[in-house]
Amino acid sequence: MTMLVPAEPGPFAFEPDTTALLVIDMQRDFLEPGGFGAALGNDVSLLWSAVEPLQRVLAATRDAGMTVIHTREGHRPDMTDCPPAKLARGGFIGSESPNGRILIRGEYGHDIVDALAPAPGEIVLDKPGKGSFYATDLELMLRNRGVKSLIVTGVTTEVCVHTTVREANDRGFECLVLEDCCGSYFPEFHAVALRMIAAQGGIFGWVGTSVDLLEQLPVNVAAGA
Ligand code: TIU
Repeated sequence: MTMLVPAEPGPFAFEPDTTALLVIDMQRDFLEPGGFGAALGNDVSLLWSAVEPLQRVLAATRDAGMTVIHTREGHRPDMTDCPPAKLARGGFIGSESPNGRILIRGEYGHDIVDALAPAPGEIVLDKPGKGSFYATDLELMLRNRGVKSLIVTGVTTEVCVHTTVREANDRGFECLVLEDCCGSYFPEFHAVALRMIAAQGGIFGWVGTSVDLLEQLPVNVAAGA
């Protein structure tokens, strides 16, 4: 069944069977004190506005039986997958923090915040870059499942969300970005990044809200309600 969500630059049409929810990098290292975001001098509390709307979207997409994919930015403990150029400008990667080594896989801070913990069976995708397609098997998994559209959420709007939407758009996936389910340390970057996606007739995709999505998504389909 085709769903139509009010969005910019026009309604976003999708079928739940061929759509995946992408939850990008809702990790302690970005959202909690002592991690990567905080080490870069950012106010991490700014990202928490996305959590409650995302909980509602997660519940609805789970009920609808949609594919849910959580991503995590980070590196191997030996950091062989961390480009020196990235390390030089984010020199805290691999450093010790109260939540373990910053942005290192397997550490407490690298994992997703408790409020958005992946459910059993959901895909958790580790990525070394800002984009979710770079050096990962995301495209392969999406194609194998027949996914054509992505509902994109997470942090930060202008960095990992934007990079991922650009990568997805070039690969032919149609992206709806939920503005209230994304967050940035820089409110002005958040606003402009969203405008850039929907401008020029939707040059990278569509921008909508969780409220408008949730009005369209069937609730409790799996439960028969
Ligand atoms: N996940 C993601 O956006 N990584 C970043 O480094 N974001 C910043 O805004 N720094």
